Amino acid sequence: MDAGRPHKTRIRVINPNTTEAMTETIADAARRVASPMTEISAATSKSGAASIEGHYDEAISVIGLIEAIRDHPDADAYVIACFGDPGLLAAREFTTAPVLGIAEAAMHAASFIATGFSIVTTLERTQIIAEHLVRNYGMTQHCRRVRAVGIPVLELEDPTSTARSRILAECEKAVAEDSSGAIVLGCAGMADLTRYLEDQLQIPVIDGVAAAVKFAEALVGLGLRTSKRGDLAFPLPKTYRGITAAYAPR
Ligand code: 2AL
Repeated sequence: MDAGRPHKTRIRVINPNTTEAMTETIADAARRVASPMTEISAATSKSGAASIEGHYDEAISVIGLIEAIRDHPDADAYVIACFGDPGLLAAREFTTAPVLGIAEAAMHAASFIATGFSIVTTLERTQIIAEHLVRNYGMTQHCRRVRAVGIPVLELEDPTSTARSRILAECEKAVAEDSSGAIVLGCAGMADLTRYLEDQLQIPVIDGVAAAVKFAEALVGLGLRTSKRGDLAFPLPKTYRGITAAYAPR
């Protein structure tokens, strides 16, 4: 065992929405790829929206996300398991452990194995948010198109839904029309579809939960921590008022 790391690598995978069933899908995807020397702890946010499908849902979700990090400060790395990567930079300010967002992780993974990828996400509004992320992450050279299937996030948890075949149909369009070599799944609730879609499409399909867990293992293995120089330094101590008082940096 590595003398510098006498314990298993502890990765805390946080579902920033409040739907437990989705956390189970996420935890299964994380554990499927985690090394035997990694311990995955999966958390459901204690506050916020049942699903995150817009800027407002995202903004409100950040308090629950920070709480899930604050209450488990001894994780070696954190994964934000929502494709909007809500609160990613805030979380990186809050801790020295590496924090991975599934959208950023999935896009980087895709860029390693294909010169162009398509993102297939849930609703038109999350498509637009994913387009912002593509630009923010410097991925415009790699992302050929972001597509929406028109399925609300929570429908992915409904076993009677036809979501699976509609997502496959959109991925088939991406392969035919975008000249993409890989598909990035644009929602954590799609994490259980990777193998099915790969079998059907015969191209790589990337779930960001799995990608983020493997990148987190790599960063921890390299002994890398979030930089505290510049804008990711700890938040400055000051008074916060109202319902945010308990989150005031000390
Ligand atoms: C998501 C996701 O991954 N979880 C959630 O609640 N909303 N993202 C999305 N693009 O639909």
